[in-house]
Amino acid sequence: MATTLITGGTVVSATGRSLADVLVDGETIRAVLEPGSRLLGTDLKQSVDTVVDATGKYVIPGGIDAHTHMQMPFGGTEASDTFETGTRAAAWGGTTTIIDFAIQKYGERVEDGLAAWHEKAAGNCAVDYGFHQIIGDVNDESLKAMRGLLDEGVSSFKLFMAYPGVFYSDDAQVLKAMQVSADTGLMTMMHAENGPAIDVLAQQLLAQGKTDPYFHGIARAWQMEEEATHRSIMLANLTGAPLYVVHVSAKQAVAQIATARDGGQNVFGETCPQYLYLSLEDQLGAKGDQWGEFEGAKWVCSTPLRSKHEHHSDELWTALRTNDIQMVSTDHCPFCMKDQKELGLGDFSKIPNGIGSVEHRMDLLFQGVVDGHLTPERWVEITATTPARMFGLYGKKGVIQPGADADIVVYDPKGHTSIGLEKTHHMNMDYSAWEGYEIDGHVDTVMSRGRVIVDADAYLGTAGDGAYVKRGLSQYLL
Ligand code: DUC
Ligand code: ZN
Ligand code: ZN
Repeated sequence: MATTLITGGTVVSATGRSLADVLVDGETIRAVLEPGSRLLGTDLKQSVDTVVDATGKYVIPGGIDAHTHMQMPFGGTEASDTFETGTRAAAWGGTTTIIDFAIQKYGERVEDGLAAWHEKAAGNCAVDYGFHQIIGDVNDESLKAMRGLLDEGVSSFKLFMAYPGVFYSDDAQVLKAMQVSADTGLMTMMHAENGPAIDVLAQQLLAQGKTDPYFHGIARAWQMEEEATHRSIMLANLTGAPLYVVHVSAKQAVAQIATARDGGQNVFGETCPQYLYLSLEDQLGAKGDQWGEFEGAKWVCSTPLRSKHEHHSDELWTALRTNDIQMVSTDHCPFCMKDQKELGLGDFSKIPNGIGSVEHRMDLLFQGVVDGHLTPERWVEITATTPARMFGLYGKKGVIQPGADADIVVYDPKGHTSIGLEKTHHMNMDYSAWEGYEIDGHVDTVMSRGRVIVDADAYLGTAGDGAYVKRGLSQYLL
């Protein structure tokens, strides 16, 4: 098996940082050593197959993006990244594991939904991948099938309080699924927005001629998010289910989660880069490209971007620092403007919901370190270590320690990354939601299970390098 020594760098973990060399043997980390250490009398630099010089750089566990939707059928079309293109883009950005969502559609068996997602991903991925299970039809059969998920390495399922007629679960269904969650330890992941009320607001806005993308965010008002977050917390409280609220964007929803946690409840929150950096006002008005007023469709996602005048982003950065919110995923769900987003020309409710960010999460969050919102340790914690602990991957992933998979990123804190379609863009989209963002850092080298797949701005991997990872129960269960 090939051996690699990553030498001279600062190993950053969730709990500290130190100068150390990392010895990789085959697919795993063999040792974390004092810089320049000899092992059994040999100079490691001379005896390993490859030396990676990380002098002046951070050596961190590969990122884990616990919320992606590769080739997801949605909004009358399909998310534009395949497992191949999306995981390759992830690798470019220092993410070495994704957890995607297998879908049980209405009327379908859970087992068949999961099998279909295995078929899409197998042999195509650049990095390792796991699955959560979307339960789009809570009924006696699916409730029974959920009890078999853990054997398949799926330790979490997602319900939607939004999207009536698509993935929506009513309160009775949420209650029943949460009872299974409490019983089995499967993590309940919740899309917390009041879908039926949002749909009424959307139809009223459209009837008033308010059809532009901006009104997507008006219809999906923060009250819709706060209310559903509160309701899901109450149902979790009643049933004893562990609850993970996905893509939190409203500061009022953060407050609901914080209150529940302060009360001792096992509730967690995830936010995404778009809610930390972008605002509803970004969707207003033409920015000079061919799409005019419709350009705002680029940032239509749910939960929506929030008004900058209400300071949601500030609260989210604070919540990340204080652990009221525990981690950052992308909700990567890319659609091109041409033929996809444009399905909603003249009717914002028909714009496929989603933003593509899987490539940029590590960089965008590192900018949070540069800007003084986070320490380097917290950056590692919210992008790799907590995702691993939350979703049953820790030890194998999310940490640099002997025995762990050698998923390692050498990150240059003095490097630079210019984000944009013509610059760094490997996602299968015809625009970048992050056009023009400048990052004071750079992903130099990415190693996935011991193999260097990105180095010096070159991709060295192949489709099929990534394998399915079976996950265990969350470490945060009581
Ligand atoms: N939100 C999105 O923006 N896209 C996919 C599904 C979702 O809940
Ligand atoms: Zn969602
Ligand atoms: Zn999602």
